Amino acid sequence: MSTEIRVSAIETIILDLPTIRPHRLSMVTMNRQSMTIVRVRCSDGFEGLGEGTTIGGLAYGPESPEGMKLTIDEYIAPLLIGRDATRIQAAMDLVAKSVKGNHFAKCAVEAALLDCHARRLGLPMSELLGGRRRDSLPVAWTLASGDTAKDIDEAQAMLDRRRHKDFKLKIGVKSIEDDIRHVSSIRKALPDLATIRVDVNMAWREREARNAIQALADAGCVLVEQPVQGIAPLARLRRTSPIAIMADEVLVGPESALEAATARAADVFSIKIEQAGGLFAAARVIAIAEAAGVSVYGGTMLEGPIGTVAASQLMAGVKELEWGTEFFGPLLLTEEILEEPLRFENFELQLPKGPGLGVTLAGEAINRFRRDGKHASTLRVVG
Ligand code: MUC
Ligand code: MG
Repeated sequence: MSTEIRVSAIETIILDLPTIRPHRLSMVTMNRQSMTIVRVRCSDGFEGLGEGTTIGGLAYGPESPEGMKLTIDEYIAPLLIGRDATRIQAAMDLVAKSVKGNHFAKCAVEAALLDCHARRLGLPMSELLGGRRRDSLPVAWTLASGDTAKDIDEAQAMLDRRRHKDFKLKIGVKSIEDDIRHVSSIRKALPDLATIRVDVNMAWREREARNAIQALADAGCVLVEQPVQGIAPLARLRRTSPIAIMADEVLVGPESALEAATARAADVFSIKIEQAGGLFAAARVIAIAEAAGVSVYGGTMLEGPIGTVAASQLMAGVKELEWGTEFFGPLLLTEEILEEPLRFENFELQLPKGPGLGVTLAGEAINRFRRDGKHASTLRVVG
């Protein structure tokens, strides 16, 4: 590839979109989702998009939408403008030298560079990440309305539409007894086709978690995600757990994945491209999981369509995807921001086949939801 092709501009905008209902996690209840959209423009006219999104401001992860924008505008963009746009790993090495941490912001920029380069090459982004093994991904849905009856209705509607059959229940806000009742009622109300998993988001202490996990198993739950904080407690729980343990929050890149795999802390790793520090870092987390005999699951930070498709381009190449993904983030939003909506059908997300991410932002929707109120007619991608 010619070294004449340079990064010429990097723009960021924050979009605020309402959610279809309050989404209740153990640390925060979300009523809207904010995403930092990155657009990279290159000297050959090609452009690419990335997304930095977290949950509930700073309630879940260490970066906020505003912080990501500042990091990219003030620190990352100046490093990359004028650099070779075709050498993405080298570009991100340069960023890593001067910018510590900031995994979410780095992921958004790396995804935009990959989208741009893949468009230039006329290939789906997955082809720069090892190639596809599949064109669609199973997608679980999260039940998190905070109300058992509402959750049952919601799950039943998803099953009727054949949109989702695997359900992740967010627990950890109420008492363990209430949570177990909630899980048990939902399990009993749904047909066998449905699977029930839970995510505690680290809300339990180890001692209470041990009994709770047994009760979850008795209630028909098949997997518990990050019941407690830390790799060592997770590993101790896993040793006696009758159901699968999934690691999420403890996985913040390849080094932590190696530590978790060595400690045998989990049966399943939730792969989140942002938490890992980007698509290449997430690919290394996947490699560590595979080498250790740990299953791989496509996790989400409830990204909108850009981040969701970026993660999908990576997960399309994973060999075994026994637990599927939870790439439903765009469905939690009331508004469509793509020109052509993503297709969720037959319990799966159909991956776009076009070059790069294979999706285009709808200019009108962007104008409506951008926080700064500016006109965004230029946020369109060629190629
Ligand atoms: C998490 O902890 O996994 C994923 C689905 C959802 O509802 O919340 C996220 C975060
Ligand atoms: Mg989780």
